[in-house]
Amino acid sequence: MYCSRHAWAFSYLCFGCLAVPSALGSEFVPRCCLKTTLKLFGTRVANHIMKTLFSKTIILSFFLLLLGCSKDSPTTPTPCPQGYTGTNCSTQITPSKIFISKIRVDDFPNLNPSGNNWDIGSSADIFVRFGLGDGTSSTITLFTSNYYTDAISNGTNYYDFIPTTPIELDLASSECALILGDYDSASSYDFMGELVFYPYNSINGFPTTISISNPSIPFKAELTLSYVW
Ligand SMILES: [Ca+2]
Repeated sequence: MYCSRHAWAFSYLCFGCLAVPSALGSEFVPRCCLKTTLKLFGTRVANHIMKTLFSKTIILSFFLLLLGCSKDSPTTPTPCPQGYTGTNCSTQITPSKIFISKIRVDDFPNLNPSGNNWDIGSSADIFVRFGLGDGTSSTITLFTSNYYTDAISNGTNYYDFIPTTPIELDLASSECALILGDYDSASSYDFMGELVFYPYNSINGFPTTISISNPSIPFKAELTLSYVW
């Protein structure tokens, strides 16, 4: 109603605005029209606009409320991190393979059980042998390292033995044995110590290194592991 009554005035004023020299800038025209129109229609028009906006806002809010209350869309369950399963992804999946890429010897006896040097006049030429089994004669050797000449354990140093290709364990639950020896010749060595252990633990979170030791020997080693599922 207000629009039809004052439509001519609106058109006239806007036409006048359009006639303003363009030196005032391209934005002048719409601003001029808006200001002039508001002044002309005054509070009655403003009230009409406010009422219209208010009613549209109510309708829009109603539809938004309906959308918000609509049935939840099905959610896609978040996949567990690799190696885990269960409701809270807290159950470890037993790996199909474990690879051992490094054996680090941290501690070993500098003297033989008789209290003498492992070699006459020199310390041990240490090497490791890793096997699948409990250390008895049925143990299957998977890796025998080269040796370090005249090695000495001082409590802080270590010796790394790195297989050319990582040692592969096809059964994660396997029992394994690690032997430390003093190399003497291709056919003989002195047994220095042995650790029998399980490289896999179903609750330890797939560590990339595990430490195994027997302080009574003493013999301590650290294995670097990786897992395949
Ligand atoms: Ca030796």
